Amino acid sequence: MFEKVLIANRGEIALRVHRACREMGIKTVAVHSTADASAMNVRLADETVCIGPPPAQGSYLNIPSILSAATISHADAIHPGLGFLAENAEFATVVEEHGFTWIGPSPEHIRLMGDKVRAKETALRLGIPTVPGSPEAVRDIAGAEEAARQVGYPVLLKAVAGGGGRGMKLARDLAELGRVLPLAQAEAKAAFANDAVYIERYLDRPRHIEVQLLGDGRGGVVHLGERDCSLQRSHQKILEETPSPALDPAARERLTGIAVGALERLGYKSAGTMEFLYQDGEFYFIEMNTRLQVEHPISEMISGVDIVREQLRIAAGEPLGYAQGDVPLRGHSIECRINAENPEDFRPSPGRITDYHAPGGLGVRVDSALYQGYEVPPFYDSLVAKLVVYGASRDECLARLRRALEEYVIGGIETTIPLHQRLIENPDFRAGVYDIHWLERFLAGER
Ligand code: MV4
Repeated sequence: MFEKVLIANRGEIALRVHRACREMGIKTVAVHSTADASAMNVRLADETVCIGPPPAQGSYLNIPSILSAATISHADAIHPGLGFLAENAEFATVVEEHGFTWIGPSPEHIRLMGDKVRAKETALRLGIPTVPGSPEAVRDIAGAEEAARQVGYPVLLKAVAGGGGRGMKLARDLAELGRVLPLAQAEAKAAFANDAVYIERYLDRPRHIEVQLLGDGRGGVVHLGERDCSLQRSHQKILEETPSPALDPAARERLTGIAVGALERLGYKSAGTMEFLYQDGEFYFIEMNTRLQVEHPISEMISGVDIVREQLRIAAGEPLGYAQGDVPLRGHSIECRINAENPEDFRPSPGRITDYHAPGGLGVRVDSALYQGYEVPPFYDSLVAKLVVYGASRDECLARLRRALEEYVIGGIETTIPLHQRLIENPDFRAGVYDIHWLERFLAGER
């Protein structure tokens, strides 16, 4: 096992990785920007290296700085956390070229899944159902029209280098396709430096359901069930739960079977997530994330598996050492993302934490780097805490979540806690009846 791991991230996820390392007897190196010098993960780390100024471009995305920090601290391995460089195949490559172990999937798998057309092509080859669409990028309007005619309107234009919904455009008919194709290409070029777009049949009211997977690259693959991530706004997830209230055991078996079979055939090594849209009883693969995800804790709660620990063990060359039957999934878990934002208009709310009291008790987990006196910097993602609750049933989980939200005190900044309190009282939410558009309608209806 590694002696020392450099954590190339910040905030709650850097703390999450630090915790797994310490429990395994591994020393940690925190790298941080000048804005994060007094962050909780930096205070707890065995060693710290300042890697640059507040804007991430100069620090958390600064590859030479991070590699220099790993060299001077004699780290054995680098964990990228999530966001920033976690899905940068070039970074994974240079980490290994410099003699450090990359705690993540192979650069080839990162690259493959980063290209959404190649990812879909691979999914088809592995027998995973995908949304009907153009088999490759469309070059021009003639190609787009031909593809759209074949899949049927309405269609969605997506960036080949995209993901997370940026640069998507809906076209209901031929005329609209002509108008939005150049817009989609221009947006793709601006956002991803690649103007290639592809076409898919538009699903109008799907749920977003993803499968958490672990592979050891030597034949061992398990899933930790699915997560329903349909409650989102502007492609930002707000609340996730597992199991999905929309799936019966047969549908779950089908979904996880598809995902595990595909991962085995890929020879995938590390933690990963396959994302699906689910509508009218059918699953459609959309993307695969080759990294740890924000919402990973709910899968840990129902499985008892420490996903970050497994990433570290797998990167160190250890086999999984257990099979699917050794990982029973029990109970229900929900994560509320607590952002430093106004709970009505979602404007960022950085600033000093004047009061802090986290909830506790049976079945309550808080992943957060907040503390009283901490100053939430304005430069980064507004996620400041994840409230993760477990219950034997969904009803028990909801009752515990209501109680935990009631206890949580974060003073000095605005947070999305009041939004979660309103959301969990809604009858549709309580019944588990929601799709990817539901939350935006709920918010519009509140105004
Ligand atoms: C879709 C879709 C409907 N039809 N593809 C958005 C993010 C990206 N991962 C894929 N996305 C979508 N792809 C087809 N063919 C609707 C979405 C979508 C969405 C998906 C998951 C979670 C939230 C979403 C919000 C809006 C649109």
